[in-house]
Amino acid sequence: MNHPAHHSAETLAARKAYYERIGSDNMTPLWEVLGALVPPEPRSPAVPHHWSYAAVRAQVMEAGTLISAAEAERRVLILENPGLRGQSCITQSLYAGLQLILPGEVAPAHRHTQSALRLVLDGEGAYTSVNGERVTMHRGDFIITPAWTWHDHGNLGSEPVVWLDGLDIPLVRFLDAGFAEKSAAPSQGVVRPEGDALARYGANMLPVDEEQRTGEPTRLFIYPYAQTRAALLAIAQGAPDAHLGFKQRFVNPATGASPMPTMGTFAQRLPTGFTTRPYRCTDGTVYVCLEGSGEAEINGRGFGFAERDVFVVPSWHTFTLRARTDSILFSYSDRPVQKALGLWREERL
Ligand code: GTQ
Repeated sequence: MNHPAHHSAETLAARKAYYERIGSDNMTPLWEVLGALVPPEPRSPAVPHHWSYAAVRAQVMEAGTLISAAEAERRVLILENPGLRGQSCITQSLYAGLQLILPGEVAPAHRHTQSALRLVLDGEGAYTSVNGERVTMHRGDFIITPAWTWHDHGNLGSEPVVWLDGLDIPLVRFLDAGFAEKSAAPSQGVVRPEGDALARYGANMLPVDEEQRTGEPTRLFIYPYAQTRAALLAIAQGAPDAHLGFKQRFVNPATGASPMPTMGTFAQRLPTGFTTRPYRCTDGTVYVCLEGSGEAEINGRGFGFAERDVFVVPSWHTFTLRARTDSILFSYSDRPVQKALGLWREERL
């Protein structure tokens, strides 16, 4: 409470008895919780954390000896924020997991209202299929499963493949708006050749008669790392932004909006030796190091990162990023939701 008051034992006892009486009518006094309900600034229960891929890889692979992709439906180790254990969350609104698919396996077709992104971390030869179009997954590729699109995954190659799954599961759960269904057939029939969506929507052209409304899911669902990387290297001339380095946001090319309505996605390059100025924003953000190595300092705590590592910066935590070697980071957050609701804030320190 703002004004610590000294009350007699009788007053406090009378209040406590009153709280108990109104409690049996499912009521509770606001004045006991107002400061926590309407805090002066965000106080996330999420904490900064870092997962070293090298350190957890063997445990991800071990899951492959214990359960098949078909039985698991999705063989994934969820990355749980240490401040939110048991809630399947990496931030209050976002989910992250490491999905493993072994040669010859199929993760069967289903669809759900949750949007998903995949960021390919390890191994070659897997594909994901979105509404009947397959895309071969290469390291660093950013692939989208828009809400309510059928999707299955498979591995036609000879090595295990691991990718990061990013989903809006906690947000959709919060809104009680989740639906899902399983397909009768494990794999979808292929109805378009591979590369169709990239050619139709990802070549600075759109089908002549097609219009998309803002907020409609993107039809472009593959952002190849080769393109992202080439673009980041080509624009990395002149001075990087002091707080962000060379940072780009992914867009649905038909609308200019975020490719998913619930998750914003970003890629940034930090040249060797570059350190960002302290920065904070209200969208808790999941970072994945695709290339290079460095350190993140988040609310005074240091975390080293290397290729394929994941780390999370909770809402309104001040952080800096330092590239020990030339680095490319992918990141995602709930920024489009916060912007749509007029809630998003950032501070450049
Ligand atoms: O690949 O469809 O990590 O439905 C969690 C839920 C992955 C998927 C996850 C899912 C998926």
